[in-house]
Amino acid sequence: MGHYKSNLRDLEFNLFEVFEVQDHLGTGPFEDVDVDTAKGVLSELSTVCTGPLAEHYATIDRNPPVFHPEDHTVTTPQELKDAYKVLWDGEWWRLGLPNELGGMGIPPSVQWAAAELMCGSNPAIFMYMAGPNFASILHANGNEEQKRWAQLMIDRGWGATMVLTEPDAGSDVGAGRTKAIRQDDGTWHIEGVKRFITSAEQDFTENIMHLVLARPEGGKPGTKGLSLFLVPKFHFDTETGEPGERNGAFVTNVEHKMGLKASTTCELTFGAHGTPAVGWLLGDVHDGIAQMFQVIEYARMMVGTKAIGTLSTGYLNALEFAKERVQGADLTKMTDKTAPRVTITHHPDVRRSLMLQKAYAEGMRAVYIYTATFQDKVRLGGEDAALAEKVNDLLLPIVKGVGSERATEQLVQSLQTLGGSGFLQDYPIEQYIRDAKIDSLYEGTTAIQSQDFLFRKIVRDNGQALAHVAGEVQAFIDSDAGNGRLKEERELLRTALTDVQGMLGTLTGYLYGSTKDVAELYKVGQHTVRLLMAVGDLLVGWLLLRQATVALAALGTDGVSAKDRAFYEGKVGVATFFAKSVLPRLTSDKAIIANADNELMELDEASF
Ligand code: ST9
Ligand code: FAD
Repeated sequence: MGHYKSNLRDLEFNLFEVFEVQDHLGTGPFEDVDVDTAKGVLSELSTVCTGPLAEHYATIDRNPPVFHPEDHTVTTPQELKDAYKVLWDGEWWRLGLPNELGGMGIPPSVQWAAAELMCGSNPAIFMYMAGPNFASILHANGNEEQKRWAQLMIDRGWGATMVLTEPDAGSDVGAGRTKAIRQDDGTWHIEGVKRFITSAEQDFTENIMHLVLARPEGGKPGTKGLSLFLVPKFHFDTETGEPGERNGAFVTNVEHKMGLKASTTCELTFGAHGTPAVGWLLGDVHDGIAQMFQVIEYARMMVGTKAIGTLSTGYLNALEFAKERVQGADLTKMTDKTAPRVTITHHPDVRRSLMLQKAYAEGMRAVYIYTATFQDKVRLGGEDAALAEKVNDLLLPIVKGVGSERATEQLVQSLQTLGGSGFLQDYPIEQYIRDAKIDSLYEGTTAIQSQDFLFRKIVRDNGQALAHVAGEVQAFIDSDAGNGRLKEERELLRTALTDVQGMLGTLTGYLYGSTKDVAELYKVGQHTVRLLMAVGDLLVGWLLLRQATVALAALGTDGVSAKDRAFYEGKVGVATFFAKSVLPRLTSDKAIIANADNELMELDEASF
């Protein structure tokens, strides 16, 4: 058995028992898919992900790709190529494609469940598979010729990258200095150095299409002056896709990293090695940042799902260990030195920690699938689509920001469950921690997610999307969900909702106060991450309770198998635990925000 433990039962529970995505299978863009097809995809993929895809997860971490500066190439180990072949030859990349590009008509909710399996099993390999997905961005935004290139990228299995970051432009993408110089033939020459570019070099696809943000000469400052250029590694025959001359985009370094070592993170230099780096303006329009955000939105969802998938396998590994590890006596027999030794699952503190890991793994899974159901609605079109798009936008920073932060925090607890053994490379958890830490950093750090959440997704939206989600939470609180069993928990949820609304009220108060005293903005800036995490907890608490009501209803029916009974009782147990032991903390977060001052900002840097 490989390291990866999938949770197919919980994925199916979310999709088909809680969110009931079967209601829109067989319709519109999903007309060729029914429940059996969707379940079949997930179960086949789960076998691939627990088997051959997971097999070399540790090997490619210990023997990462090697960079050859003399010719700007990278050699990847055979095990990495083998794992990539598992996904590529299985055509799993088709899951993410629109129908017109050869997609399978699978709704995003099921696609993201599939992505969790691949990212949990071998995240670096999944990330090398960006080619077809990024081709769909070319297809959606490109001119007629570029649309054909998109199809060539897919047919010929090219890699692809998203190229934003520079040494002095990380969070602040608009500070980028890479420039684009227009040529008489309508192409552009790109000049500059980008860094930290994922998959910018490898040795197993015939070409790589770089999607590059650069500033046309004389362009405006900031992000609005950036345009998006298509810069292939090799020039190619535009009819057949056959690669030709080398283009002037060369990898000049590959980073040595804490984790996710099998994924190449490259410095990419344009136009400095005697060959011009020729680029084509995407769609013949200068709208680079908006176009790139179509890629970023996908990638932020992917990063959150990856983090949550890793947390889930971390928790399941910890649980398996805890059920077998015998250590100490039951606490009630602590004075009896001859008392029988028990497995560590008998110790209250181990149970507390395991239950918190379960709560965040399963609760955040519910959050990303809930988010994806709005992507389903966008794809289905109709009058709900505009609101669904806004709600999806609102929830993305929660999936990405909260998913990655909770995964980092709780994976450390998964390791703790194993005691000293967790620190060893005999178990996968130390690698999970190293591989998942990046998720709170790239695709916009947590601070950036939290500002996006408050300023863009709530304030600029006039709270419309938020009101929709809060309305759903409120309706659940006011219902008789759980047939009397969850009354106390619904009251705790009511308090949590009131607390979050209080935090928002206070923060928007500071924000409006900043029109008179600009320093009030600092109070907001100190607490946007606190707000993001609090809303994450509110959603986890709500969705776990929604799951518990479904579980209670199922438990009330005849013929529930012993395995299902344990599953459903676990759903009730984890929802109750989270409501009682995590949600009450939001009251103190509200108080902290209400008491905000700017002493922190006034303290001299020398005193830090
Ligand atoms: C990176 C890559 O880190 C990490 C690895 C990725 C690997 C990908 C691999 C994928 C694998 C795929 C496999 C597929 C397999 C398929 C199988 C599937 C089952 N939403 O606020 P303003 C836009 S990459 C939308 O003034 P500033 C908007 O156009 C590096 N759009 O910003 C806006 O104009 P307007 C990632 C947004 O102050 C304009 O920007 N780096 C949003 O100028 C200006 O907005 C980062 O993420 C949004 N949320 O700039 C950078 N926000 O307002 C992080 C902005 O008119 N930094 N726009 O609409 C930020 O995000 C900054 O906040 C900033 C600030 C750059 C936006
Ligand atoms: P900085 O922006 O310098 O941030 C440093 C710290 O300051 C952070 O804690 C941040 O939260 C905080 N901070 C900065 N600005 C603010 C602010 N305004 N308000 C509050 N806090 C702030 N980039 C690509 O373009 N393509 C890729 O494929 C890609 N892949 C990557 C892969 C890896 C392994 C890594 C490490 C990075 C990758 N990146 C990629 C770059 C990544 O997106 C950036 O590292 C990230 O956006 C943060 O930028 P930075 O590292 O420059 O940190």
